[in-house]
Amino acid sequence: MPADQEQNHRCGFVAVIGAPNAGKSTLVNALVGTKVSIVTPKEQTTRTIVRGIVMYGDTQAIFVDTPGIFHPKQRFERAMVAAAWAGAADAELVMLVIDSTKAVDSEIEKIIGQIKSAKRAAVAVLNKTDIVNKPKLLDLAAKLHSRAAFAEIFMVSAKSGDGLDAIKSYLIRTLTPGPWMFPPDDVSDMPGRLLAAEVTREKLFLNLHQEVPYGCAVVSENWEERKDGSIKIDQTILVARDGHKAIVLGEKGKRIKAVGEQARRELKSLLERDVHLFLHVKVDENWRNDRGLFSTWGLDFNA
Ligand SMILES: Nc1nc2c(ncn2[C@@H]2O[C@H](COP(=O)(O)OP(=O)(O)OP(=O)(O)O)[C@@H](O)[C@H]2O)c(=O)[nH]1
Ligand SMILES: [Mg+2]
Repeated sequence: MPADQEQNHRCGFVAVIGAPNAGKSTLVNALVGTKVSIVTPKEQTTRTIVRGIVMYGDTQAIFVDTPGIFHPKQRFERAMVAAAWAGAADAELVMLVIDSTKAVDSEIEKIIGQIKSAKRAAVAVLNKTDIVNKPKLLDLAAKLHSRAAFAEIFMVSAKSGDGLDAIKSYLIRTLTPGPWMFPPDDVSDMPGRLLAAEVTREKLFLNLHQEVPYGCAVVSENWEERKDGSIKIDQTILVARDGHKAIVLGEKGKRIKAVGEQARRELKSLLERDVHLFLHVKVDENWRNDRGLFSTWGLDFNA
């Protein structure tokens, strides 16, 4: 590319952080324009860093979706929260997503405190404006404004897309001039087998209740590109307890069949190819302490 064309290029990492369930992944998907990160109504859906890449004209924005920040108790939860902060550490801009139907609680105050003490460039995004009343929204915006931590406060609905243009034009104006870091057609740097495992985990989260989904993990064991252009994927669903296996399988295998069918359909559309998906359920009480799995997911075992 001629140097004069590259002169207008901008590129930057934007870390999307916030409390669990604030809508971070929904926002990243909406800003990227395609689904790169899984979304469910349950807290702690995102378990590691997911990068979504998009071009806004000559500007390449790389959004770093992160797990929600909460009080971690176990090793796995500690690693999730550490991954969120690690994602923020490498980015030139921190985007704090706040569920505007909720109050700014002490957890969010703590995150704001960290942003301020680290003197990070940050913006706030008040999300879910489609389901909040205006006075509450304005009150929240005023409160955040008074904290003097944010260069801008955006009000958006990641779900409907309302307000996203203001974020895009802000990034076009402010991200650092410089060369793009990814090919302009890329939307994610996540390997196919990890993406496939995430899609199945999303369907598990949507089909399971109470503590069962939190005891589940998905690993793509085998990925075979066939001569006819289709892909055969074998996945293991790890469950934390014996009793959970029967729940994941469901009566006469009905639940796992539904999960597999939903995942297969979505993978087919994401990969634009026919997908043969085979799910196996395995009880592994200790997957939350398995070093190898932490590294597969890019999590720090010693966080
Ligand atoms: N009404 C409404 N719901 C939203 C909006 N954005 C996200 N949601 C919903 O909020 C829930 C959580 O969304 P996620 O995007 O998974 O939230 P997250 O912050 O990534 O959650 P974790 O990964 O668990 O930390 C889902 O049910 C979304 O559909 C919005 O703008 N409006
Ligand atoms: Mg998420």
